[in-house]
Amino acid sequence: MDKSPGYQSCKFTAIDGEESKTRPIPNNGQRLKDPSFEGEAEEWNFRGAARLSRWQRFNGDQSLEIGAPGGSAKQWVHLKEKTLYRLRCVVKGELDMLVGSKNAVYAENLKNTDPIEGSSWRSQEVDFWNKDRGSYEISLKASPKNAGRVFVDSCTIYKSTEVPPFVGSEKVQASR
Ligand SMILES: [Ca+2]
Repeated sequence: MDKSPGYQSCKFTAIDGEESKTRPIPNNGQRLKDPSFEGEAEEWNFRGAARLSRWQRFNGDQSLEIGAPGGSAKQWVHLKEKTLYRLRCVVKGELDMLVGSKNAVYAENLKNTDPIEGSSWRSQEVDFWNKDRGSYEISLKASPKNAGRVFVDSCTIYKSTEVPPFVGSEKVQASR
């Protein structure tokens, strides 16, 4: 290994791998700040029974814990016009993920998940076509119908053309 000054090894790695649990998620091309809920500069806005937790984690040292009912974590992101995006989180429990503005929901995934091989966590994603350039609110919620609490980690938003192969299902395709 080259140890000369200025050398930096590549940190990019599959975030679903066992070896990667202490590695940061690469931020290149990814829209959400603090995607791994490591408490970086308080990027998420918590309401109700939502907090950072060290008890459960998929990636890094912490995850988001939402105690039902009614807790949420929200963040505004800037999205480009006429672009297909994927919002994806890794979850334990029942989560509602929504993309919207103050008054409207443009895309959502209510509790639909897929298994992650070799893990007790599950993958939750929503692919959506964004029509207009602007700021959109990403909401992660435990709805009143949910029983118990939900843990969330590794939340990312990638353009369809930049989704790494380990982030969710194979094909990026908006359902509507
Ligand atoms: Ca984390």
